[in-house]
Amino acid sequence: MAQVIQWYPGHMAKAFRLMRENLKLVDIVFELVDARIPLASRNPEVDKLIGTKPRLLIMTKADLADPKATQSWRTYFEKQGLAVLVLDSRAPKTAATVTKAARTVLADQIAAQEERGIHQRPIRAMLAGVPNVGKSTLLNHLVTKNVAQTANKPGVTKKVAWLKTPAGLEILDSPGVLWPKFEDQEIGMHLALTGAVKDTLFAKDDAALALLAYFRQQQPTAIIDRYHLDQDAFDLSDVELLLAITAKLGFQDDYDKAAIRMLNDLRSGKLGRYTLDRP
Ligand SMILES: Nc1nc2c(ncn2[C@@H]2O[C@H](COP(=O)(O)OP(=O)(O)OP(=O)(O)O)[C@@H](O)[C@H]2O)c(=O)[nH]1
Ligand SMILES: [Mg+2]
Repeated sequence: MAQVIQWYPGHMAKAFRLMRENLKLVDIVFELVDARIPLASRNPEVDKLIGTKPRLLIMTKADLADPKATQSWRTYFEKQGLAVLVLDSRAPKTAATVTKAARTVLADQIAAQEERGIHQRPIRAMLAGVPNVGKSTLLNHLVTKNVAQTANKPGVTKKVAWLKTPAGLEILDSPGVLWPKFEDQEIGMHLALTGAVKDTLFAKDDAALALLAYFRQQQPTAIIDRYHLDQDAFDLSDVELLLAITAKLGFQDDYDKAAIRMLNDLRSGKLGRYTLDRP
């Protein structure tokens, strides 16, 4: 039986409480979701917390996602009345794009303030999203220097902090938060595959099999090309295929090693652009 994936350490529960306390101080929440898993990376607790507060939904890591699927997701969210931005958080000029979008979402509020004679009050924003989605990376762009620690592993930011940006935002960086129980294990697996769950918390072979099942459905040639397999390789079962890839990679029968390699290939885009969640 596959291991159940769950990750809700104390620092996340604490971060969530701090977000709740700080919510009343902010004008807008930037809700970050991973464009490869726009469904699995939307934290239902964060969604509830934001409630009717103005929000900007930012789809990050769009450079790794399937552009067509990203477009479908954007439409899907916009139909729900959400303001949506699609980004590579590492790209230059994200600061201007995000600031402009925030001002658009808050246009009525800003106009009302102007009428009362309040000009150019900084916009206070809170960043929210699952671990590793790119919150600190985006924040560093917004403040135009590297103040927030980033790394390609989940759980890097452990404290909340306010920072000012040159374009007149005041932003609260917050640690990535998951929730106590995933509704189904597909959510957990999608978070694991994309790197939002600590790697020690799930079995690599389970993840590799889920990866193969996805590529069997969506883009088998990406796997065939990357691992130099025969054209009919997908006649094999997922388990047999994992063993075939293990052999091809020269790991003999150490399929965990092959699984780790495949996960890294997936995350770094070496298997092409992919979107695990479909609208
Ligand atoms: N390809 C790609 N990589 C990104 C993008 N945004 C962030 N990254 C990378 O993803 C990794 C995680 O970024 P962070 O900014 O630390 O993520 P975080 O959301 O602050 O993570 P926690 O603090 O752990 O919650 C880093 O290696 C970033 O360089 C993006 O849009 N595209
Ligand atoms: Mg961070």
